[in-house]
Amino acid sequence: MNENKTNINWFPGHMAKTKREIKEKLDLIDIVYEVIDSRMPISSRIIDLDNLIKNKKRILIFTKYDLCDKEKTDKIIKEYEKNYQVLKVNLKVLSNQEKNDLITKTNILLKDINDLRIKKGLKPRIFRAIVIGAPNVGKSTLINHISGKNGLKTGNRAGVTKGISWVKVGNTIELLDTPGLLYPKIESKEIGLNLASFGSINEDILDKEEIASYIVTYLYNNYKKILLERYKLNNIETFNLENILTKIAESTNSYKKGNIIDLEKVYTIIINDLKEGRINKITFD
Ligand SMILES: Nc1nc2c(ncn2[C@@H]2O[C@H](COP(=O)(O)OP(=O)(O)OP(=O)(O)O)[C@@H](O)[C@H]2O)c(=O)[nH]1
Ligand SMILES: [Mg+2]
Repeated sequence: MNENKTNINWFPGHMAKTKREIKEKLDLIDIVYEVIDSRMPISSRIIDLDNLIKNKKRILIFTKYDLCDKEKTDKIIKEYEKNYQVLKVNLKVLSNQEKNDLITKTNILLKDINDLRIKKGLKPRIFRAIVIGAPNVGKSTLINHISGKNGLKTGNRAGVTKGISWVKVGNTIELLDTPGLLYPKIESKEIGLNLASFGSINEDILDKEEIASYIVTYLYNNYKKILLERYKLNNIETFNLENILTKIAESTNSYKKGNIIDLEKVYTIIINDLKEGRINKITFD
């Protein structure tokens, strides 16, 4: 493995700008919907978010719950539930029930705001929310779902911040129609590899061989049956990466001219199978 690549302090140039923009938006916001990939419930969290949003109210939304190892992910989520409101969702088939849960949880968490207003003789006001999360965790899909496909734009709010537009969620919530994109801190090689495995960091941060090798090794050690079934492999008694990759090449017919194994193709197949959920019921944290 290439130590240099994984140990770099990966911080894209535009991140400072993004953080500044999110900070500006946060001034307008009552609640943050923090989106986390259920298949990496630790690695895909934005650790810095605590600093950025301070004690703003927050709901953790675990997307791609349909694709994760529920037993493993639930154990981790149980810990989060000690401190946060949590929602587990499959955004492919997000139901009204889940959407209503989000609205209800939001209204409960923010009840104080309107209680106070009413006490002061003011009218209750609408709550404002933002979706924040790492790349590829499902932020846009979530916004589309909860705002409804043709979600009514409530328009730019003159006098607040120009260029920010909101969509309605139910009767009590307005949601920023653009999510806050932040990058998780890559504090260890493992976190970097998990993020790369599920498409949350670019392949140019880690190379394909490294990612695919990690995936195969992880699956062999933790989800052997899933690995064998996906690539129609007979049982493998002892772990040998090269041997497994060769067998996957056979079963996926990955050859170059002259019947030479096309490892690049094998790597791509493995990475895409994971990223696109054809290999599922797995959690890498
Ligand atoms: N199976 C499944 N797929 C999901 C779920 N949520 C999102 N996806 C898929 O994950 C992919 C990424 O979703 P996006 O909504 O584009 O993610 P994003 O966070 O907006 O990504 P960026 O804008 O690139 O940072 C899409 O192919 C979605 O269809 C889910 O709960 N289950
Ligand atoms: Mg998006």
